[in-house]
Amino acid sequence: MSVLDIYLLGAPILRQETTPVETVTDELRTLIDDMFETMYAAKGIGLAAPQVGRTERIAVVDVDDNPLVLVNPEVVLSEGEQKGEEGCLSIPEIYGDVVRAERVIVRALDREGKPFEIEGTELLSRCMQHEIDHLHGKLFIDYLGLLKRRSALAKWEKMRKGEKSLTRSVAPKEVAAHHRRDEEL
Ligand code: K1U
Ligand code: ZN
Repeated sequence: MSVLDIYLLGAPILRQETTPVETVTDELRTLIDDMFETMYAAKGIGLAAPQVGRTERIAVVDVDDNPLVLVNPEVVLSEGEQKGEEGCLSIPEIYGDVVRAERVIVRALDREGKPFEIEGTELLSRCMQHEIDHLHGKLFIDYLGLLKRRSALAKWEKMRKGEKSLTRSVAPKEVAAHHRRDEEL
């Protein structure tokens, strides 16, 4: 498995619509494994394919030790409202409050291509909505009011001054010895 580079705000791929997956192939399962590896290394709770430079409609999520693969996810029910702080692995160190649905039901395919539905509330609901937005070229900063958005972008520009690369690399996560598979020891 590999830790992939993460694309940053300003990279055109983060604003593109993704392409629905027709068949979950072995090549896509490898991408899914690499996305989990990258998400854990970056200490995230979710990651969408465009964040690693891919155009397939795929996201991974892990809230409360419950890893979820979302292929072609769509929100089929959404109710209530919650306001909470969000960050994004593609816009490190920038945070903002976003109003989202409190509860969603998401329909998707799993890593075997099998359809399923999952209900999410609180952080799981928020995270799935954030990842599905990524798959449609939308970022959490798009929800901020004009002033907050402006100040977030000004902070980002200041932090990025002189930096040309539109990706960042993440150090592989150190796996504790007791979590390593026997053959790796
Ligand atoms: O898609 C991404 O950029 C990942 C992002 C997802 C997300 C964060 C916060 C709310 C909703 C969705 C992250 O994982 S950023 C890391 C982070 O902010 C976080 C990490 C652990 C718990 C809570 C937030
Ligand atoms: Zn994000």
